[in-house]
Amino acid sequence: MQLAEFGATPAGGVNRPALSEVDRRARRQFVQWCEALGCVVRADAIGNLFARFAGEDDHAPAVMMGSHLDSQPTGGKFDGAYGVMAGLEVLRTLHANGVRPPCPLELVVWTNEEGSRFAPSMMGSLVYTSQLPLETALSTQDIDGISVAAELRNGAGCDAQASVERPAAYFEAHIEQGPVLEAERKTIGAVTGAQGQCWFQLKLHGRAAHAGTTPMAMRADALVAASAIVIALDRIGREHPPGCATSGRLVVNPNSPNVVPESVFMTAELRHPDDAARGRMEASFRQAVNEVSNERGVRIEVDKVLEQPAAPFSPVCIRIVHESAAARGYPNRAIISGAAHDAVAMSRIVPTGMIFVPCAGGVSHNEKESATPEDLAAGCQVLCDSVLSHGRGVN
Ligand code: HGY
Ligand code: MN
Ligand code: MN
Repeated sequence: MQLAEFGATPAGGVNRPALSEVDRRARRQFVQWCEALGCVVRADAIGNLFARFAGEDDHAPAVMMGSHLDSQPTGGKFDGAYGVMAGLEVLRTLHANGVRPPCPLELVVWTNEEGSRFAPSMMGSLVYTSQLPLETALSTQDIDGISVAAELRNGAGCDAQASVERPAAYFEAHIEQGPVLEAERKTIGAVTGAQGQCWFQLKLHGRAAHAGTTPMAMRADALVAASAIVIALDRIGREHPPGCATSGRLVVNPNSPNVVPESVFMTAELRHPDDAARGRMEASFRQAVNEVSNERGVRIEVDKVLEQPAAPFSPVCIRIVHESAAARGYPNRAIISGAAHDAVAMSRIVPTGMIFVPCAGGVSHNEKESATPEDLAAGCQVLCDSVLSHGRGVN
């Protein structure tokens, strides 16, 4: 709740854009909380923060846990923040009880997981896992032309720089952001993996014209073309269940009531648990774009900015989460993630697991996002048991 004060919105959510001043302040608070436990905190070149908690065998590879602090513009208090605070609570509990974990623990805050201010999502973890070149990420600009590099020069919340070696395993606690656990009265979701996704940015080039003097047949209206693509995306999503297709951002130029829109910038994203099905969705999408372009006389540039195949998580980590939940008596089930997470990036390089807890009505990316203290505490307990049992070499 203290963290949610950083970027708090009147409707009870948070607006904490990646690497904004309010994100920087939240990051500095996180660093203080970790340093109070004796952690050494450092940032890597893309601003990921790593808080190291010493282990019994401090030369052993670390077990890593964490999530993200950046939020959607109308985000909730829990998306990302919960996973970071659950990790902090694990370290606080070990510290308060004088427990040294068998190996070092690294608590990480990933830069720009949401991809809302700077595309793509999972930027920090994709750079860390060498799936996105650092220079590409640093040069990415937001809608106002401010680059990631410029914001990092304003600070990442921690001055100590380091590149952190890959851990033995990675665990992330997160709210489910869907309705399944709550509907089935399950406290813990042992996440089996995440569906694949791809993101596109489109630039539609029409012709500005007078709204009163230009006959309909003579128009190249970029907004009408964009609208046809939005409807086509929705159709493609419905034609490929349980896949999803969304256009969340649309910027019209010159955005004047009596000018036929000259150009539009818009986003599109496709998701599906099966990569071949997502490939068919993409083919339909590109065909729809070509048809609209020809019909409307509007040139359309399509730039694919993210391609993430479906990501299965490690059977060992999945089993550790199930066993930790069962040992605590928490009702639990296996579950696939509809949302992407930094754990998707990490799963390409190290054994990875996620612990889901229910959220009210499955609502997320919404200021009304909420979860119960009991479920949040249970997820935190399972995170603690999971990182310790993996650290003890339970495989
Ligand atoms: O888009 C996602 O799935 C994540 O919430 N950033
Ligand atoms: Mn998240
Ligand atoms: Mn999110």
